[in-house]
Amino acid sequence: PAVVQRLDYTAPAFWIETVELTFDLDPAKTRVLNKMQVRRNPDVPAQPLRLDGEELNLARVLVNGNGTSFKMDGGQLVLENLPESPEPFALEIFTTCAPVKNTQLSGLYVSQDTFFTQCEAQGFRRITYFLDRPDVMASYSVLLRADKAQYPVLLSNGNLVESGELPEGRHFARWHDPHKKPSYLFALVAGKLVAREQKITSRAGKEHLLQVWVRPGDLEKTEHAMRSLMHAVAWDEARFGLSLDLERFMIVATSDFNMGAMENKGLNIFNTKYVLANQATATDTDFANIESVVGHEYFHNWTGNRITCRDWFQLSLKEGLTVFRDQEFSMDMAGSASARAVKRIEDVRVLRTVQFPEDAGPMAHPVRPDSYVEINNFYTVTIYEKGAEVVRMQHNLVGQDGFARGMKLYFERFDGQAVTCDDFVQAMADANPASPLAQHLDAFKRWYSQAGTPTVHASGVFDAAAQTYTLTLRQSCPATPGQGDKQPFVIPVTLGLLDAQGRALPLQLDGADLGTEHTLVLHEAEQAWTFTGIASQPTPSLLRGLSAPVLLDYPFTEAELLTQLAHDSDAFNRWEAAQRLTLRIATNAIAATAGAATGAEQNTANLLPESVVHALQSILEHPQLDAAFKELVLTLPSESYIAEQLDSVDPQRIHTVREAMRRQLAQALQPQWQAAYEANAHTGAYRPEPVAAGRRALAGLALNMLCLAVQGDGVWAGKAYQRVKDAGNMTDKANALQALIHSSSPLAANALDYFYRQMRHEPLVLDKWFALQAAAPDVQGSALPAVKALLKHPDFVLKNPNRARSLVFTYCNANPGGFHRQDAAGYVFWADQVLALDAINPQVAARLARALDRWKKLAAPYREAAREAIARVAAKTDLSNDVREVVARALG
Ligand code: HT7
Ligand code: ZN
Repeated sequence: PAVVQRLDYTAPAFWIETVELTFDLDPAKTRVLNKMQVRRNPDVPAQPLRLDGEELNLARVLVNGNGTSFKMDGGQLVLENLPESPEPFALEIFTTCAPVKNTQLSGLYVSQDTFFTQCEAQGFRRITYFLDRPDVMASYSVLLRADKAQYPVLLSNGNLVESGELPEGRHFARWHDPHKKPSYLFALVAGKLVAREQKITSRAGKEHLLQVWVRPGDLEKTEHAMRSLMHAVAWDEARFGLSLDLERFMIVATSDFNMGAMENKGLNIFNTKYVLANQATATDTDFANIESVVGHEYFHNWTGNRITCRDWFQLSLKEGLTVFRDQEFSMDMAGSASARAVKRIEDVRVLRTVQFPEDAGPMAHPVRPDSYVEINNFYTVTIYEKGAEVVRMQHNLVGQDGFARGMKLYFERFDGQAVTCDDFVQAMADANPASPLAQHLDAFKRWYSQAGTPTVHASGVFDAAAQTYTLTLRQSCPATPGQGDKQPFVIPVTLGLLDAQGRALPLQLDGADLGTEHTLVLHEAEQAWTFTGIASQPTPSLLRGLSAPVLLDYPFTEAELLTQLAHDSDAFNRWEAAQRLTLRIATNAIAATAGAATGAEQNTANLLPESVVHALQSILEHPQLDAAFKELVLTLPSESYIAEQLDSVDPQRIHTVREAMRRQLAQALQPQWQAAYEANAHTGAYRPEPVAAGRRALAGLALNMLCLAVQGDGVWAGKAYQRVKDAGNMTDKANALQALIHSSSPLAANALDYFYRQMRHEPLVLDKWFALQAAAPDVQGSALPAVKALLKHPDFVLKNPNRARSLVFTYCNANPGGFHRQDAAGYVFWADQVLALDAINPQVAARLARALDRWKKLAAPYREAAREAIARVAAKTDLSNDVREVVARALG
C-alpha cells in the first residue's frame, strides 16, 4: 500500500468554490447529484483534475453542461480536458451508493433505519467524487429528498432554507451552510428523531437554537448533554471570547459509530455513549465523559472548523488544541482546586498508561507524523493526548493571559484558513515575544517533530556550609521507529522544595525570590541550578502537575516519598508519591522472581511494608482530603503501567503481584475501608457533580476491598449483592457488581443475571454488562471461555462497535491476566476477532489489532505465541490497509 509523506504536500491544482448536493435517500440505492463550481489554482502548474472516490457507481459527468471524457485511475476520477481559463467552470457529477451495505460506518450509512454520515478523515469520497482533502474549503448547499413517513427529519449543516412536500409521500429540506468548510465536516442525518431544544442568547446578544436529536424513547436522557452544551458555549465565550457563529447548533446521537463523536459544522454526530444519560443508566464517569466530549466537539467549531488543518499530518493542530481546551473546560466546571487536581491526575493516568506505551512501541510517531499508510490509524493518543500536553506546555510557558493573546493572534491571522502546527506555535510565540517559548522556539518545535517519551534524570547536591542546593537536570530520549538520535527538547519543570517536615521552602535563584514554586526551563542536554538560602537537605517535588510529558528519573528514598505523600502542597505529586512507592515495591517483587519458571509459586505475602500501609491509611482516614483524591491515591498502579516499567514482561507474574498487594491493602485496612464505605455509601439525591461522584468512587473502591478482604464469609458480598438490586444510580450498582465479580464471589452470577434482566432493554447498560464480564478475573482459565460464550449471546453483535468494544476489546486490552494465557488461546482469539472485524469494519479492526503492539517486551512463552498470532493476521492476503499497517509495523 502507498505511503503518504508529509514533505510531499503540494497545494491543490484546483479549488472547489461552491458545492450543491442533491440526495435522493434510499438505503439500497441513494442518488447523489453533485454540482460544483471549480477553478484552476493559478499558483500550481496546469494538470488534470483528479477527484477522489470510493465504492461509488458513476452515472454522469458534465462540464459546463456538456458531457466530457474521463478516465479512472486507482479509484480517482481523472478529468483532462477542462477549460483552461482561470474563471470557474461548472462540474456536475451524478453517482449512486448503497448506504445499507456500508458496514464500515464511513461515508453515508444506515443505523437503526436512520441515515448518518461520517466524513472525517476520508469518508466524503464515499459519498461523491471530490477533492477530499482538508485544504479545499467550499460553500455547501444541500437538498435532501426522502420518504416522509420513514424519514420525517432531514438535517444537514448550517441553516434550514426551506422544506416542503413532494409527490408520492416524499418530502424535502434545503440547507445552506454560511461558512466555507472542508469536505470532512459535511454531514447529513435523516430518520425518525426527536429533539430537546433550548434557545440561548450569547454575551453579544445573539439568539441561537440548540438541539439534541435522539430516537423518540431517549429524549429524557438528553438533559445532561444539553446542559453540557450550554456550559460549553458560555465557557468558550468567557475564557477565549469565541462565540457560536451559527443560528442553530445540533447534536445527533447514533448507536453505530466508530469513535466518540464528530464535529461536523453545526451538526455534530455523536456516539449515543456520549449523549444519553440518566442516573439509572449512566455512571459518574459517563456523565463526566459526556460533558467533556460535548465540550470537545463544540470547541472544534473554532479550533478545527474555523481554522482547519492544511493536511492530515497537521491533525494535532485541531485535536491536541481541542483536547487541551476540553481538559481546561472540565477543570473549570469541576470548580475546587482539589477537583482540578483530580481531573489532572485522571488525564495523566491516560497519558501514562496509553500514550507512553504507544510512544515506546512500533506505532510511535511524532505529534506531527511524517508518513502514514492509513490516516485513520493516526487518530491516536499521541495526536490527541500528547498533542494536548504540548499545548499545555505552551500555556505554562506563556501564562494564562499570554495564551489568550496567542489564541487571539492565531484567529486574527488564520480565520477561515487551513494551516499547520507551525503556524499555531509561531502565533503563540509572536504574541509573547519575551516568553521562554519565543526564546527557545526552534527547540520547542521538536515536540512536534520528534517521537518518544523523554526522561529527565535529576540529581541534587545539598551544601550545608554554603546553604545551597544544586539541582542538575539531564534529558534523554530513546530511539523510535525511523528516528535514531534526538535533539534536546524544551522541558518546563515546575518544582518546589520541601524540608524534612514537608514544609515548602522559599526558592531563591540568582538573587531572585521566587516564592515556593517555580518553573525551570530545561532546554539543553544538561543544566544545573543552584538555590540559595537552603538550611537543610530538601526533598525536591519535581514536575508538579506533570509539567511536561516526560518520565522522571530521580533516586527518591522511601522517606522522601513518604514526606511528599503526607505533605506536598501539590496534590498531583502527593498522588505521584504513592504511585512511586507502590510501583517500586511491585517491580522489585516481580524482579525477585524473574528467574523462576513461569507460574512458579512466589511468596507474595505482605509485599507492602508497614510504613507504606500506614501512609496510605493516613490518607484514607484524612479528615480534610476529598474522597475523589483518596480513591486515586489508594488505587494501585495498573498492570499495564507496571508492565511498562519492565524490560521483560510476564503478565501473569505482574497480575499475581498486584493482586497480592491489593489483597494486603484490603485486609490491613479493613476497618478503615469499612469506615470509608459507611461514610460515603449514601450520597443522597443523585447529582453528577465532582464531590458526590468522588464519594461514590471511594465507596465503590471500599466495597471492592471489603469483598476481597473477607472473601470467605460472605457478609460484604451479601451487602454488595443487595446494592446491585437496590442502588438508585448506575455508579453504585456497577461498582457493587464489580466488587462481586472481582472477589470471585459465588453471588456474582446471580447478580449478573439480575442486572441483565433489569437492564436488557438499555443498550449502553448492556455494553457495561458485557464489559464487566470480559474483565472478570481468570479463575482457573475461565475468562476466555466466558468471553467466547458471550460472543454467542443473542445480544452480542460484532458489527456494532460499542458492543465489540465492550466484549472483545475489554478482554484483549483490559484483562491482562485473562488474555495472556500460557496456552496462547487468548492470542488465537485476538487474531480471529481482528480478521472477523476486518471484513466488517477495518477502522475498528485496526484498533483491536493494536492490542499486541508491545509483544516484543513479552517474556517466554508469550512473546513467540504473540508473534505467531500477529504473523497469522499479516499472512491474510485480502487484509485492509488499516490492519495491514498496524501488523506490519508490529512485526517490523
Ligand atoms: N474529529 C473527530 C474524529 C473522528 C473520526 C476519525 C476517523 C474516523 C471516524 C471518526 N469519528 C470521529 C472526533 C474528534 O476528535 O473530535
Ligand atoms: Zn477532536
